Amino acid sequence: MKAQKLIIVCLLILGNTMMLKAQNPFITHKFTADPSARVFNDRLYVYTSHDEDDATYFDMRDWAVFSSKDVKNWKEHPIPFSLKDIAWADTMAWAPDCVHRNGQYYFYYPVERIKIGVAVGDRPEGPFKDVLGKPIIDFINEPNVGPEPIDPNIFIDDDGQAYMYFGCRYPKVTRLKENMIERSGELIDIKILDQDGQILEYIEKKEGEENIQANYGGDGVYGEAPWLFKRNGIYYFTYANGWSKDATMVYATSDSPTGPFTYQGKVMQPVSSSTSHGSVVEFKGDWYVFYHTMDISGKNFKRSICVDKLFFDKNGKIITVTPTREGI
Ligand code: FUB
Repeated sequence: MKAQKLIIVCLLILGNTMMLKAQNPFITHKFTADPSARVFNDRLYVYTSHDEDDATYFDMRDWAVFSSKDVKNWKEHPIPFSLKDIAWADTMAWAPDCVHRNGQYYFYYPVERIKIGVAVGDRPEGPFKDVLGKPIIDFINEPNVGPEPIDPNIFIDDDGQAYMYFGCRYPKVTRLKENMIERSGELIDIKILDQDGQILEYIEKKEGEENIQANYGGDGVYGEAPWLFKRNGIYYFTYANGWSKDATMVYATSDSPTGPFTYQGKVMQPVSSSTSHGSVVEFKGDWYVFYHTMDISGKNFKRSICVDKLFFDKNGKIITVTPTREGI
């Protein structure tokens, strides 16, 4: 009996120790993708899309949120928002983001590959409620938003102006009003330049042609997954640069949140999933990059979120991260 108790105690201690040691992917009981990491009230929150266990396409139905105070131990919160909560959309609950303002939490989400909505909650973990009852971005009514307005990312500058970045292949940004649920001003095309000042942009394939760019990756051409952060007065724009096995998360910088941005290089080395959708965040004095891989499933529609530390050199350049299995 005593020996049994000892074994149980040893197993519990071992279990706890293993929980403390975060490994990549760090969420493994369900498939999660497109992590947007945010710090609220001294706690790190990660908002993700949720790949279904039986997925054969990016046909996701709800979102997920996890939080941690040490980037090692993670708590899963109840489902914060789902397609069932939206009257005007039925499919494709894709990459979300969440920000805090005016005592409320604003949850931005793309649906149906052509629309973006915003929902509001009192707490960082939700639940969120669709307050507009319609999209804030809708390709059907406004083709100028680009053919695939997905992946919303919100940045609030030091002067209080909020921006929403979004888009697949065509990066766009719009200002948001103080209420965070309405747009203001013009829609702006984000320009990314190479080091010689030449525009790097996606070129659509012509009839019967292979799209070399879409399959290339590895350079500064924008693919999807915009993420804007500011460090020491520099605006860093990170994004996924394509869909090939060499494609990864890269970045460009600017002295303005609306660009033009100058391409700087890789945030991280390529990972197993087709595009590298991720986010960068500072938490308790350290910087982290969140991303997803398909290492567990071997399937692109069943991804899992990962985190590694991120470092800058003395000139503010990102030191390219080599993804680890050890995690934090
Ligand atoms: O998760 C669905 C889509 O896959 C996202 O919107 C893209 O960024 C890619 O990660």
